[in-house]
Amino acid sequence: MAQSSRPDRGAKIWNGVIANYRERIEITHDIAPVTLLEGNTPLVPAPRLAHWIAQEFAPASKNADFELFIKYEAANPTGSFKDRGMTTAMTQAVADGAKTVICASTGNTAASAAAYAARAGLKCVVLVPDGKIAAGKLAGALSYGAQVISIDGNFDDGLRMVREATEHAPIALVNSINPARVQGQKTASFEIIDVLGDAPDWLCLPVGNAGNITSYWLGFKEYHRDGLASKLPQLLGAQAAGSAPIVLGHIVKNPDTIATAIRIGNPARWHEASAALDESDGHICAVPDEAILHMYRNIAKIEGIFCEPSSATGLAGLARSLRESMVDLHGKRVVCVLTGHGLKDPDTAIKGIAAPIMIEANITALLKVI
Ligand code: AN7
Repeated sequence: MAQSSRPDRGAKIWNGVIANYRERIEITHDIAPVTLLEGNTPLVPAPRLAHWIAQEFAPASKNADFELFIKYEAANPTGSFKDRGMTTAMTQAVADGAKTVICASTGNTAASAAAYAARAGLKCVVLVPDGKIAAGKLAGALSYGAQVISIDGNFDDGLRMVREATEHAPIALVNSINPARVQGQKTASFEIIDVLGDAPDWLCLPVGNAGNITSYWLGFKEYHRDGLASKLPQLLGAQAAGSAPIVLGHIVKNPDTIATAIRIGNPARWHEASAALDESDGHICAVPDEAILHMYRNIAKIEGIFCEPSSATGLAGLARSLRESMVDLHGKRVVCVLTGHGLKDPDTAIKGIAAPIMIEANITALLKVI
């Protein structure tokens, strides 16, 4: 017989990161949040991938028996972690009376800003490097109705231009140099601790403009300060080898990598990222494109988790650090952030992989090939 009341299945109603962490988010709270109910992303255990990394990169090592979780930020509304910071930046922009927002972007920020601006009824202008933005990101930014401007330059040029634009016109800048962005993005650390009950030993992620590593570190420190975590994680950052200013210690004038999301030669939060790496006793390394692609393919094949190449850079960095004995992961709990969805970049996904085989439309032909 049907029950008259719904059984409690333990599910909590989720109203987005501002509603859930309101008291910890330093923005103006006197208007309703501009939200697409971002956040609350899966923290997926990945034992098969951890085992493969140990076998492939450190077969003889005793330091490779670690526990791995994937923070799957691709599950956000526009397919990347950027939505966490965009709900806060856009809410603050509306509270400040802005009518137009602007950003430079390698793609994901553009799509996210466009979506949240649409939600808020604001005009959105995005500057992207010509030809160096993945198809799914361009599709998003255009579909959400942003004015998309392709520049004959890279992300660093675009960021310089939008910074200058906001000095000449009443436009709100929603790049991660905007402090409201960090306030939203730090909630990913809260979610990890809320699920695991404590901070992990290592937090591993790709680094581009360095807003995310700055935000994670802030979030972990806040929970730790308030007694909600007994420890702080060590941070492991990874940059693409052709675009590795923090690793090299100097600006890269012409950054180049297949991981276009992190094709950034002069990170805006460079200083904060270095401080976070130091304070956490962390490590940052550079990973060549082939190693990024190798990890990208294997995450999908081994765990059924599809991320974009830039996102795989974090795990590729972890694997490399393990191989070079830069980290000891023996008995450690590692969380790796997969920052954006694999479907963002269908061209890279399809290139270099076996194409579907073509058969006649009958059972004999099918049985012959399977
Ligand atoms: C999938 O969208 O900078 O170190 O303009 O899209 O916080 O910059 C994207 C960055 C990692 C690096 N993974 O994060 C942009 C942009 C993905 C990204 C990063 C980005 P940050």
